Amino acid sequence: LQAFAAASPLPHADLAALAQRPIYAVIWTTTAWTIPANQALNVNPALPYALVDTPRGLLLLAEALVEPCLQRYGLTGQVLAVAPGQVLDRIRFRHPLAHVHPGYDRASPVYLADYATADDGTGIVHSAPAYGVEDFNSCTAHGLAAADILNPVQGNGVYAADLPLFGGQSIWQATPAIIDTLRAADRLLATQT
Ligand code: VAL
Repeated sequence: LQAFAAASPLPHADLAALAQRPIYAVIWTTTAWTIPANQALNVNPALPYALVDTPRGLLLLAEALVEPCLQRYGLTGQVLAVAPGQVLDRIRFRHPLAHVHPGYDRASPVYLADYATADDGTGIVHSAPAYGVEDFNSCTAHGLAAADILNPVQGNGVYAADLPLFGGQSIWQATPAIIDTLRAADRLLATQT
């Protein structure tokens, strides 16, 4: 919130109240089975991002995608502030399953990356460095050591037994379970097939 307020001033009274509320970075993925391996978020430094007050909380996403996304999520919302992705550099969000299982209670930092666009999704890329080339490149360029990259999927497409919540399940079995878990945790805005 401070990063946003510095770039896009908000009335002081609002700031104090807003500071009490969590901000949710909205991500979109075609591969829900990569969510347990999320280790970062990518935003484009030059693209404007909006902080939007909605009935589902304070959401962060690319300004250009606010209207289509709110429509898709069946939400109304008010844009409170807009700032370039640059101001989000290294800000740490919690993993979407952080409060479901302590095994996911870790930070996903924002890494700036030009490949994040406002063409589709939300303009914020869910980065799972074990499963995407851009994800790998941007995480390692920002200092994530290769040894720290999480790769819970074994060669046979089954999660390692020690993966919290989904260990031992194949990624295809686990996909609906991950979606259900996110929904139950109030961390899912929409699905599409
Ligand atoms: N970043 C990609 C996605 O969001 C994968 C490779 C994790 O779908």
